[in-house]
Amino acid sequence: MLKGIILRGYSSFYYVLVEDKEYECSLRGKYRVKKQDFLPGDYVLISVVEDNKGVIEEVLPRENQLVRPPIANVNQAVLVMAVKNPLPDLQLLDRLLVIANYQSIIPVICFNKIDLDGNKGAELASIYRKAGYTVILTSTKKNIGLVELKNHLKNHVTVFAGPSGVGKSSLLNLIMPGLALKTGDVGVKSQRGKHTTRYTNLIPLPSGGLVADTPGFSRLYLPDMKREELSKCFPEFNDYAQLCRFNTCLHHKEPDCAVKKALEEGLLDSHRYEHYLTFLSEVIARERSY
Ligand SMILES: Nc1nc2c(ncn2[C@@H]2O[C@H](COP(=O)(O)OP(=O)(O)OP(=O)(O)O)[C@@H](O)[C@H]2O)c(=O)[nH]1
Ligand SMILES: [Mg+2]
Ligand SMILES: [Zn+2]
Repeated sequence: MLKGIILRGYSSFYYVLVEDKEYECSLRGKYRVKKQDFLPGDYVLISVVEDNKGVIEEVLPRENQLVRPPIANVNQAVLVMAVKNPLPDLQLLDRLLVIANYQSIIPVICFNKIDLDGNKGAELASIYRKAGYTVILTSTKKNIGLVELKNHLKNHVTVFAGPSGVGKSSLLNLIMPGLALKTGDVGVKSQRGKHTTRYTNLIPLPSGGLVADTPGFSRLYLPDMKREELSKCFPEFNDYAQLCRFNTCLHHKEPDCAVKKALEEGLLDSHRYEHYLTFLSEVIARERSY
């Protein structure tokens, strides 16, 4: 049997990449009966039936699974925001960063369209680099940052995420010129069709690695987590959090909170902290509804 990764699925067929070759695979009866979901990104064992046809014999356990887009075993997310047109939604960015951290996915922040406002790009990069993140500044119009972005994609399974219109598909088209139409098509369909998210597509890169383009979105739920876990998803809080009076400190109304002290001294970004408080109330509200 051969080990491969599911790139995409259509009704009862799955397209599985084994090294450089794609196989059109059907499912063994036991899986059809169980109605088990298979996602792009699932690692599977297949037996070959004909030259390019196979049968999925077994699905290997998932490392993680995203809801939006539905995809398994992603280990990196490029979170794209434009500096302008549309203006960056930093609460959404911080939300995506929490989700990535919670799912053990490496985040790479990409501020695109810096041709429209270079100063804004530099300002945002400074905030998020200080918080400990990798930030890439890009422009598809002026060909800035694309090599750097491409280097990050090697040997990873990466999902591109962010609001509509920020340039996710444009970036991918420039990174893999040969596949331009394919990615463009996916984007167009995703915006219109109701069922497109079921058909999320992983695209193999010539340099090794796989990427998924996704339709834009603006609302996302946080994962179910305990309230104490949230601040761990804000890496820049961690050094201070150890100095809080209470080790259960939520950095909200507790006395002698080192995170709030750092905030008052201007050592932490006030918008990130505000978003933390917003998320904290969401997490607490959901804890009650368990
Ligand atoms: N000025 C400028 N415009 C850009 C840049 N990158 C993309 N655009 C434009 O932004 C618009 C949206 O780009 P898309 O690549 O379709 O955006 P997307 O994030 O894929 O959007 P959805 O598929 O709706 O989620 C297009 O008109 C692009 O030409 C850039 O670096 N600078
Ligand atoms: Mg797109
Ligand atoms: Zn505290």
